[in-house]
Amino acid sequence: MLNEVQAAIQAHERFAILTHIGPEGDALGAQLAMRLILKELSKQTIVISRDPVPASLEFLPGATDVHRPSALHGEQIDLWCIVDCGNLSRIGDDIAELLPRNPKIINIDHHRDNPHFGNVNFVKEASSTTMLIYELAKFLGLRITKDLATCLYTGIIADTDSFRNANVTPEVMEAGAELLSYGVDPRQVAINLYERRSPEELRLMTHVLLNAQIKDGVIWSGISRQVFKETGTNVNDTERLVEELRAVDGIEVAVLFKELDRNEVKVSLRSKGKAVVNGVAKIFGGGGHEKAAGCLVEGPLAEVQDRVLAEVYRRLNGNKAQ
Ligand SMILES: [Mn+2]
Repeated sequence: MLNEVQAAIQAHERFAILTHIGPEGDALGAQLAMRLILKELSKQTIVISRDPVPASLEFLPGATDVHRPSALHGEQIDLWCIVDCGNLSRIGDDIAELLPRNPKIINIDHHRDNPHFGNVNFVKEASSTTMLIYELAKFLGLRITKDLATCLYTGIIADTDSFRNANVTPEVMEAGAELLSYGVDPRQVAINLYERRSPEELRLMTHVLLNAQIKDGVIWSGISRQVFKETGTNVNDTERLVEELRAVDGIEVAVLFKELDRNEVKVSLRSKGKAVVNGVAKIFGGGGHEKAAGCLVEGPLAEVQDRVLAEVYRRLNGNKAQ
């Protein structure tokens, strides 16, 4: 796999680096790490994201060099490097429309159900895509600079939830330790990822926690459009809220419902126990990992809550009635 990636990189000059819509630490960390690796190899790069860089990730080296899809107009791209996308559609329609008819793609990703949509695929189960890029950097024999280490470390922290998820292995801890030795400031990363809550987000969080309901190992809460309006927040301010729900003792599954539009609800699912939640997400057209998944469901908030929770309970308890 890695020699194919190396050969593809060597054979091309102009790279676009893409990731999924709504990028978080692993996605942007992976993109910006690839940017540094390709630059080190004297390649030309353009980093593209459908969505803007979240404020919490603006500290990443190269974050100001992330462009919107329109920047691709008139660019001659030889190779499309797509990172952290479990599926090609995850790059978003606006970017997909800009791809040439037969794009040459390197697909670097850690999602188990990735369908290998690239011409070259460096796809394997790992705690984060940045772990794969760390492996790639080593394979290529590159010097790991502080900037590269910061991008990689941030991705690892984001996708392991600070070394707390089930995906933490000795290799992950060893990578984290090594990356710190290149001068990464772990406190800077932690503050940016976890300690930049706005007063508005705090009010939203209060609402979510106050209105949480718990029954038979499942905790859930919902945010209506009205609440977004009252608190002056939007769906981008809901990151990590479902993890707060999951933090309650005795919980197997946590679900957060976010009403985006009159008939559109974004659902985030997290598992703490043995439950696997991406199966539930898949039924409603979404996906994700076993312990963290999501989907976008059509219908009014209350109805979506009922339908999704029924499926969660069905899987949790066999056919035991809700
Ligand atoms: Mn990831």
